[in-house]
Amino acid sequence: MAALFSAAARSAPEPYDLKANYTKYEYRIAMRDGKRLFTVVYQPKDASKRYPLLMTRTPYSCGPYGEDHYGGWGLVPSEEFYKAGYIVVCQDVRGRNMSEGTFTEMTPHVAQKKSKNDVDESSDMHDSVQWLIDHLPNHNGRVGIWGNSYPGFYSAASIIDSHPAIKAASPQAPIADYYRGDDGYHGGAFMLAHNYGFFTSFKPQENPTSAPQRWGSFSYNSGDAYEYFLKLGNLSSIAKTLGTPGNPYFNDLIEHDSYDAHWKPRSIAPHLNNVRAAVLTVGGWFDAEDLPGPLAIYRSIEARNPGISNQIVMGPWRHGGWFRTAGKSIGMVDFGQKSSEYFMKQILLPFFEQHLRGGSDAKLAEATMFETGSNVWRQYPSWPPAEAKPRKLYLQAGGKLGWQAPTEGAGAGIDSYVSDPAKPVPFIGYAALGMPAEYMVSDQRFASTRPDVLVYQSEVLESDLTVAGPVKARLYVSTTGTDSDFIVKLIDVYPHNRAEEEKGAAPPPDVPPPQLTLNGYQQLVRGEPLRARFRKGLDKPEAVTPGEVMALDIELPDVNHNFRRGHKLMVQVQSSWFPLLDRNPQRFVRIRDARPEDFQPATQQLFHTAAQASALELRVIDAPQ
Ligand code: PG9
Repeated sequence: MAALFSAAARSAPEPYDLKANYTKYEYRIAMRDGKRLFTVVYQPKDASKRYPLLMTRTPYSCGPYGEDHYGGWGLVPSEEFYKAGYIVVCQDVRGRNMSEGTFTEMTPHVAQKKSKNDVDESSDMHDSVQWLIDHLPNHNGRVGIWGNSYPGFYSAASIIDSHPAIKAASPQAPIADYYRGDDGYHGGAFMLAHNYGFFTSFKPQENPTSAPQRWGSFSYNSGDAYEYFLKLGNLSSIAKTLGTPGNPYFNDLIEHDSYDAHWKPRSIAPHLNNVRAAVLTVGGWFDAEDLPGPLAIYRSIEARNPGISNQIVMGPWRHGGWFRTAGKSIGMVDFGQKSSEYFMKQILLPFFEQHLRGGSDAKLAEATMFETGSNVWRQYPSWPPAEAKPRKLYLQAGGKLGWQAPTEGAGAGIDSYVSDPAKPVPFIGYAALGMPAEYMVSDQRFASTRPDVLVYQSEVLESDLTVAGPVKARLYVSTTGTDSDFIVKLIDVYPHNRAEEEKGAAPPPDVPPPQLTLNGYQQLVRGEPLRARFRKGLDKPEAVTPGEVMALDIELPDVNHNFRRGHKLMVQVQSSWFPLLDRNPQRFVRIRDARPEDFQPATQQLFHTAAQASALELRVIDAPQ
């Protein structure tokens, strides 16, 4: 065994020797309002050259602190950047860790700055860049910014009214709108498991502080979030388990349960003006935290800043997967290549080298998109691609799914189920805490056999079907409640490999093996809810009239997926997705404070008739004839 380890140790690449090649400095840079932001700089030791600055701004700490403590997570996208030679800069954002000031979730952009106290991420970045180029040696006057997750939001917010030295930016898995589809809410339903897990660690701080954020030290005293949250009841009770007086960030989240004046100013997309840097926005098709964000930021910059270099990369990644994983698989789903290495070496480094060091043209397409299913990278001149045409996939009688519109008349073409908030539909098929990233591609057979999940399946595909772009669902539904959630899921059903299954014909072992094959796998491709009270707008909650037939429009985030020949398409419709989402009591009450007696079963109806033809609109690229 020792030999095995030493061989493994020998094959593992030596970690980059940062201390041998860089000198660490720590600065406190005064912003225009006087608050000093803590900024770490790693300066290449070789003073014979001039280097670009590559900066990240984070609420998660630039530690370890102290000029003799080197390293730290998330300072550069990959070690290739250290090797290429950059002045590496990391800044604690206002009000976090070693920086002064007050932290504000999703800093609202101040469009008209009237005084030195009108500050935001754009002004903090402007003041920081000016100080850095005035004070650091051996730089080439060019600054890049990048960041993953919340730092992705800061990358986007920092390039508004770009300082002229900022030449390149890569917002990665950026939050664009916390309420509308990123971390906080989806279709007006609260992302319970994810936010609870996050805010057990992310708490207000007395700033400045070098107290390290202790991620993951919270104990649920349970191994099953489904059971844990079901027992706790409503969100107010759940919030109380985060200590006394609780976590104000979490409390704010559940207080503002509609798209109100708290959330609207915190959306960054409407403010992405005067961007003068080249932008490469990056996201993951299976990012459970911030999937709409990169698409929204790319689209907003594209619309508001004609003429700049603005490109997007969407890969087969979970949240930050290009940065944290090899990008070769998620759960049972394999993507056939180490997509992260390809991205870092063939896309991201060439992008920054081109714009920050005058390197050769990286020759990146407008949209570099990984096509899951066929597992190939596609380069498109636009996104969605012009050749992707809208086509309606209709929910039909008998649990069928097809391109033909239903012909049933009124009174026919109705499927129904009872949604019971005491027994919500799980979002994952096993006991887990938090939001397992692989839920976005997980096998849906645990759900398709439930009586409270409607299932519609296509015929076996006779040729590949490639879908590229946003997915829109129009569901005609009713409920006997005065509110309800409707979740629609698009699923790729894998064929049974009879030969493989015959091989495994031995009697089942006492303990079933973990899922070893993809035979009959029902891979989630995309899922999204809509809380019916928001059917007229996320800022217009309105009770549902029991029995009223509603036409619900549900926008599902973009996909680029090839349903292979021999597979089937499946759509599932359900009214809970727990504890991914908080439970809807199915009564028009303040859900955060819903009483136990408010949680009532409701009978849901879904219509697929000529006049009420529930369907999904897919952007289909026709296979070459
Ligand atoms: N997705 C991370 C996040 C989670 C929960 C709340 C706020 C942010 C992130 O963007 O860092």
